[in-house]
Amino acid sequence: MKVKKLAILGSTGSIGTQTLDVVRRHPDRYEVYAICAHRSVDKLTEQARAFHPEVVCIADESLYDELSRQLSAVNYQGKVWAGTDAIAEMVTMPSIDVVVAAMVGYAGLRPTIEAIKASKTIALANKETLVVAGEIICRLAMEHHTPILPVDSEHSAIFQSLVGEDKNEIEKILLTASGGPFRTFTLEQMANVTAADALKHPNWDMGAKITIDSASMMNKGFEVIEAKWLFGVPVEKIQVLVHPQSIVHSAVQFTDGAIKAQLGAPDMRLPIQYALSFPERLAADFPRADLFALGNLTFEEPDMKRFPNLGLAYEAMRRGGNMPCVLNAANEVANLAFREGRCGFLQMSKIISDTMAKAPFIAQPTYEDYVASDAEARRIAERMVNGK
Ligand code: MN3
Repeated sequence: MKVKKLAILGSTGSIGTQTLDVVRRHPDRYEVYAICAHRSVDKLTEQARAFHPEVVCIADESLYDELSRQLSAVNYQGKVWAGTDAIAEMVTMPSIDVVVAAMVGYAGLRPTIEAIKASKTIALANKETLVVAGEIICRLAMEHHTPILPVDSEHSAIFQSLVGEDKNEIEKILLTASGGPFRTFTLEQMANVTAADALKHPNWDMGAKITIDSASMMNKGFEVIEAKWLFGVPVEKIQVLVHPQSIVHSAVQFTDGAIKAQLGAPDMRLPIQYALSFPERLAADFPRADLFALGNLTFEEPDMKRFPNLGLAYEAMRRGGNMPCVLNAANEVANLAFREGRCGFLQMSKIISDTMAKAPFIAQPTYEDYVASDAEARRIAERMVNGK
């Protein structure tokens, strides 16, 4: 059996550390070849010491000296790189089989594009990549015969439900959502919530940015867009269901009315491992869903009035072109502003919808157009955060 060599982008984040946990469980199958983080020097050093990768890379170039110093202190012998150009080069290294794309936000776009062009198998956790530039990503993946395997739990569930169904038409995708910590809140209650309240997610343990996106349901909006690109299904055929228990991870309805779903305890290591081992399933002692203990699984329609971000995501897809890119950029600005206490919870949606109204529309954007749209949308959204 050939050992798969992994490059993990965002190795110190929530998905990155859980990927390393999966690797630790199957040393006969996976090897960490390269790791990369944005700014977490201490954690990167610790990971380099434990996994002996060939390359350690830090996105923030100003931390290169500090990283080098810490790595030599633990006797690390491999390459030390820094900066976004280095990451883009790293993912194309000939030894690498799989690139785990788990960086946060727009930053994941360029390295993912480079990895696709180099025909590396992509285990995709960075949904913003598909939100921003799904059309380019899918075209490049076709051209370079690059498999993209979803790591996001819902999309992994859809992917698992589709195994053996290649020739069968999808009637509908049923995309489940936990509803987040404010599922039952009134608009008045939501107006006063803080970042600390939003960071208490009921079922999933995730990074800060995505936890806020879950609370505002922007995460689910992004996942609708992600599903459209991954499975080639128009957004009108993607139905969001609020399912507070997070046991049914998503489902597919076929044209004969049959619904296939994947269920399990909420644990990201399962979809991560499946993306690495597909089409095989590897034995693992991850927690099991106890259906007797659960008793009931419930489903509700999402409330677009209290969670307007979901509607904004559908609107961005209907308008197409650079609008999903604008949506993402405005959300990254609003999300950070909320976490830093610079804007209220409900204000985030207002900033995003106003940015979508003001940003110039481009029907058929090139990669350069996406870069320009992202920058312009960030400027507009930033002005709105500051009340201008
Ligand atoms: Mn998800």
